[in-house]
Amino acid sequence: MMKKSLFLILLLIAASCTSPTMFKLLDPEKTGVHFINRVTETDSLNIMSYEYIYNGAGVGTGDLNNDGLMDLVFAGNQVPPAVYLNLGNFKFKDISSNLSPLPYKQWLSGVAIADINSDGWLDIYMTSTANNNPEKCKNRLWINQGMTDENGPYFIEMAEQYGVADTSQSVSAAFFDYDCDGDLDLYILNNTLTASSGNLKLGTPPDLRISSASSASFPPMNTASTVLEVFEA
Ligand SMILES: [Ca+2]
Ligand SMILES: [Ca+2]
Ligand SMILES: [Ca+2]
Repeated sequence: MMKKSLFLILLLIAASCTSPTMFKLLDPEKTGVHFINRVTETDSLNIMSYEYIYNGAGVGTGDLNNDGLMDLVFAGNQVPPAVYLNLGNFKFKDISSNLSPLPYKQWLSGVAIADINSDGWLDIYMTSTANNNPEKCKNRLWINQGMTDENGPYFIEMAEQYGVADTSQSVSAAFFDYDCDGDLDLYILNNTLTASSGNLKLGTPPDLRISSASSASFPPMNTASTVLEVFEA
């Protein structure tokens, strides 16, 4: 009896292993998406010196060239960010060189995609962390310049001009209309560089910025504590 039950269990396991799945893993050789967020440890940078080293980076999707197909954007911790245009039939084209370069390497942690200036072209915002130097922790905003040629849209980094070059240790960000005035606002989730409690109350308070579609400037909104309460409840 025992043997029979064991046989049935093994049969069920074998059957479940061969069941068709909802999602099929595609080969990067076929899709053209070769981005790898490769993290390289050293004697000075490792899981012991920086506990968030394997928190990963972000990915975003959006139709960057308005052709009806969703495109891909990847943040990289130690590798440069990447943008892939969707060519259809699960084929993608690497247009990462269309992002204007940064002055130095940055540990990018998250991606948020939104049409920040309401010009009909999606823009790319990336959060940054893992550096004691605030200059190298600036969050970055690439404004979509539209389709300039057959190589796809070009993006110019303008976080300073838009007032969203936040220098906190940022984990990720999201755009939404917080005050229901019709303009997109920006919520940035922050952490600390070295805290080990994992408790948001001990970390840098999450920051909130408010945007205006009619203005190139996003003055900080002084109600961050209100938003923080929601997270501490
Ligand atoms: Ca597209
Ligand atoms: Ca835009
Ligand atoms: Ca708003």
